[in-house]
Amino acid sequence: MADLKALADAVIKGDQNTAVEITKAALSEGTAAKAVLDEGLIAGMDVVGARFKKNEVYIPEVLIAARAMKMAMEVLEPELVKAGVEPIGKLVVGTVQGDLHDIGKNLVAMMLKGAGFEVIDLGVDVAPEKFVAEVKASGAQVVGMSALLTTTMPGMEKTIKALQDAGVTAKVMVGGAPVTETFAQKIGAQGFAPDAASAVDTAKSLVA
Ligand code: B1M
Repeated sequence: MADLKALADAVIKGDQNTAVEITKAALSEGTAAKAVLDEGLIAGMDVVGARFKKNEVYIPEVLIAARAMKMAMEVLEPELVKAGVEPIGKLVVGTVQGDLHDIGKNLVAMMLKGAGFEVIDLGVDVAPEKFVAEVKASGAQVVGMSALLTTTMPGMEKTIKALQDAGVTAKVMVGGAPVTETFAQKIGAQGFAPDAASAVDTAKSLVA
């Protein structure tokens, strides 16, 4: 019987070869794809997220863990589709217009995927109209915006206004180094997260 605890450990250590091997072994033994995802991959990323929050691990460890998870997900994804396993929610994420910083946004997207969300990543320099169009097309429940420059933070408010004007009811969460909870409330965002691990908690609360 494949050891899903060992799979979680492989993700935590960022050991992509072991993560892929155990995933393949589990599937060939007939372990349900959902169990491999929940008890192996997501369980591992949950630990990484909690350690990141407590400053017990740093960005490189998170990126390495996320890469191991991504490699294993490539094996697992077709089986999840076959089994009809639904993501726990759908988000559109992007860095706001005029802003090219994407390291933090990418980390947030990886942690969200690691937690079982479907993430549509629009990249950087995303205009309000693009957020609106993609949310409408995808039916995402949450829009996640990142900004690293004080000069691009107003792009978040503009995007919220554009979403409202277009009648889009998706919830909005924001983050990025200069963004605060007070700012998030002021512009009408429903969620704020100071880091990638907290972004998962915020996204879960917004789709609950
Ligand atoms: Co720029 N840059 N940069 N930069 N850059 C900063 C942000 C700056 C603070 C540096 C400084 O002056 N000390 C400063 C901003 C000042 C300000 O506005 N207050 C600055 C500036 C001024 C600029 C330029 C204007 C410089 C110039 O050209 N004169 C220029 C702007 C370009 C543009 O965007 N139009 C510029 C360019 C660049 C590079 C291209 C060289 C590069 C970006 C490369 C890339 O991202 N692909 C870059 C970098 C790397 C930085 C610093 C050094 C690092 C940013 C980073 O990646 N941090 C940064 C200084 C610093 O922070 N030490 C700086 C690591 C990352 C993991 O953290 O993004 O905060 P962060 O993400 C965190 C959280 O904030 C949160 O979770 C993440 C993980 O925990 N989070 C979210 C992020 N998004 C979230 C979304 C959420 C929830 C949480 O929900 C959706």
